[in-house]
Amino acid sequence: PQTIYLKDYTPPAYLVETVELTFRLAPAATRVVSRISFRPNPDATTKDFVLHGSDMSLLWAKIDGAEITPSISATGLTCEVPNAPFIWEAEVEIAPDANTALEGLYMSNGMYCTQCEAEGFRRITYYPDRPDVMAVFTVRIESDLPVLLSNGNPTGSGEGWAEWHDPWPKPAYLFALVAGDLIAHTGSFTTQSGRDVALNIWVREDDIGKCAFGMDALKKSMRWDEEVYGREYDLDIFNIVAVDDFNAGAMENKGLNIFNSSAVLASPETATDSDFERIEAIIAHEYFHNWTGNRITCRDWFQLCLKEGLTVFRDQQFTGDMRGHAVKRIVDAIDLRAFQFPEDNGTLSHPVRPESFVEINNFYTATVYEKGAEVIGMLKRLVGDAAYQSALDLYFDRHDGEAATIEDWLAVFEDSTGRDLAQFKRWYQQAGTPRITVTDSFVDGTYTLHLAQETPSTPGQSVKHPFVIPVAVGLLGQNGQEVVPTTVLELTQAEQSFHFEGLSGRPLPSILRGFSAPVILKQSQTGAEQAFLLAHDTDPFNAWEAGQNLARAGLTAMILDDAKPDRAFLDALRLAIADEEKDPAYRAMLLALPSQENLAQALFDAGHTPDPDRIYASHKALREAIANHCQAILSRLYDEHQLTGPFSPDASAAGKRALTNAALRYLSLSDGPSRAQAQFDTADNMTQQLAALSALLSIDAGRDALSAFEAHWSKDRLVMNKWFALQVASAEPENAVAVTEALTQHPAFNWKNPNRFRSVVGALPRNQAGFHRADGAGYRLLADWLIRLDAMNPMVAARMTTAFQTMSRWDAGRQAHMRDALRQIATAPGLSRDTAEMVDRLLG
Ligand code: HT7
Ligand code: ZN
Repeated sequence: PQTIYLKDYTPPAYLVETVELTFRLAPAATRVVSRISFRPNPDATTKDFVLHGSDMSLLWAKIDGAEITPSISATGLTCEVPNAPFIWEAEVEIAPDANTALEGLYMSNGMYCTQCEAEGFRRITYYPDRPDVMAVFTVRIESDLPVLLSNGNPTGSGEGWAEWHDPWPKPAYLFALVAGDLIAHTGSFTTQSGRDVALNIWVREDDIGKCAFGMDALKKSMRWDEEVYGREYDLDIFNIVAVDDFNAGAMENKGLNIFNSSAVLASPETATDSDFERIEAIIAHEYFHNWTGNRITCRDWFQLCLKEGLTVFRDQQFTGDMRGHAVKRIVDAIDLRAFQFPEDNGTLSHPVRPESFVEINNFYTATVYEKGAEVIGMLKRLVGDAAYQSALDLYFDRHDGEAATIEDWLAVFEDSTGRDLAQFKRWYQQAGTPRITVTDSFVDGTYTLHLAQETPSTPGQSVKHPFVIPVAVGLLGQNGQEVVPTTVLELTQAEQSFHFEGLSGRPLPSILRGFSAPVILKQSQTGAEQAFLLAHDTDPFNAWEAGQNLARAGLTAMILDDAKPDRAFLDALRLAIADEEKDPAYRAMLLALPSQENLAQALFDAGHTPDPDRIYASHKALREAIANHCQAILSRLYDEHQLTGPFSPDASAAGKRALTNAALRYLSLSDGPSRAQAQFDTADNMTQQLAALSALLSIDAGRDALSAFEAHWSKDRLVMNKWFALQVASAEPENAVAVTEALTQHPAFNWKNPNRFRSVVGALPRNQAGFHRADGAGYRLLADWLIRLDAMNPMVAARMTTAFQTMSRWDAGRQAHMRDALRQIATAPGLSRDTAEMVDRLLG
């Protein structure tokens, strides 16, 4: 397979002014007629005319009205063209009902839909399918289905046809078409300049009651982007469509966002608070792409973080504004550590802007998205809020309508702030998670912090140069008062000292406040210092972090040395959760222990070989100890934060439910199943019902509830996904493989539906001790399923191979089993390019 390199970028040989497409839809034989106006690109370095195209048959092609016979390969076609503007016309035939990869035009439950990012448009018609070719699209759809949608504004419709025109030039990856028997939940929005925009969420009839929350989230997103970034919507209509078979969360096609139904449909009875929050964030994310991605797009796929990092950063800001910044920052740090750190510290490690790829779908990663967002957060921290805003204004002014690069992005900041960002650019170029080691001293009223940074080598990058790292620091005095408020230190050297003068006593530092950079901090703190910070740090992130560090230290001693649960941690936690000044959502975060994955990562980083069974057992033992130690306060919290009245998904109510449900889980350990059973029996919303079921399963008392849940929800596919996933997640390590296997035999297990596959087979790797069974059965089960899935849906199969990315962390026996499983996948006949690339990188 061919590797594509950033350094080889050349401009397109031909540019496109307009594209006219006519679709005659039929499941097995859709006809697509294209009429495309090309002109030679004055900046081109070649005159070769190459159109991408695959999985289609060309019926005829013409240039300026004269029939031609192009030379066709499996990936595209070439032909002679005039050295002047010309019109290309062609008709192709494609088979949406045979498209199981869910890229291009495909069918889901009788409805036609498209997914063109990154390179799906080339499965629809022959075209220069690259993001730096931007054109104005006009689309005619012919079909008997009642709802026919495409990008832009509707320009006409009649019996069996509809036409759409999108005035904004766009790359082909933003093209979309939907045709189906759908109905709309409607709304409207008046923009800041007074234009009325029609809003629709299109769904199957049964789902119409699950759209109100999404509509509200869309309106909030539209208002927020006007108020915070000055960005107004630019079409007369904004359509969202819910689709059951979808490879990812959602897609930002211009004016026609297509959503995985799990990322838009919600009602109190069927969606949990996490679902509501996720849906609000994804709707915002896709909407925000209208400016960061669509109006300003990427020159090439290496620049993916330009749109994704920035749009994730924007959706994180939005969620913080809607729901509270302290908890949001903690959640984002937990996720970064859970998903991006393992990637950055394993064989899949790559820079935020990768320099080569075989299959671009394999680079829609936590590094590009979430670390990409962290990099923008650091930039904002370094230049300040006002300068960030001016830079963004300049970015939108300067690059609107363009396909831009990371160089363009950084130049905007350099030009608007006068700051040299050459060193900062390393964040885009060097892979790996930097470690910052802290030492300190206190002499004659001067406190000195000494910071040393080091980034481990990563595949293809053995030498790392120092990053510029914003390290937010505050100093606390003996009584917990802040003697130096938060200051952002700029660490630019491999080692650097920072001095704080005029102090009356040795302070306690609170370092990396707000998780000011995506790094691993290595500092030696005593348990007493961690408990002090948990109680007194004015920075809510670092107070939480101190609690986690204290818990992790105790757990490490339990795992490695058979220690008893740490009494100091139990006391400090009990004190912290009793603090009525702290809001309930935050206290729920305090009650969550570092995950088993997080412990494995920390042990490995400290030079140990983690044992998943010991991690599991210690985690369980500490949870039992917390339950017993904090029983009284947990029981009070559970009672006092119960909600009455109608369900609200807002942050305040969700925070109370998060706290009572965290308490319920512990109380089930100390007091048995009665509370959870009562909550399960009386719950009027999914958050309460699922939390109760989960608490029951965690003490092996959930068999009846599980059956009742299934009987009640068997017709609701999104709720049933939860039922499947919860069983895999809560299985005892020795049963997890058997439970997963049994669920794959369940009549409702449809492995061709990505959501269902992810909720069963994809749930196994998240059960750490179950997946990493010493005999390798977990690895074999996953490998068998991924081989089967790969032939159907390479994108989803390739993504799930990441379960093997932590291979080097485990003992020799497990590593050997993992390697065998990967080799088994690698040698499967007909393996896709997607999965082959992943397995190759995983095997190192
Ligand atoms: N920009 C989109 C990324 C995407 C995608 C979505 C659905 C199916 C396949 C996909 N490949 C890439 C989604 C986003 O980041 O908003
Ligand atoms: Zn995105």
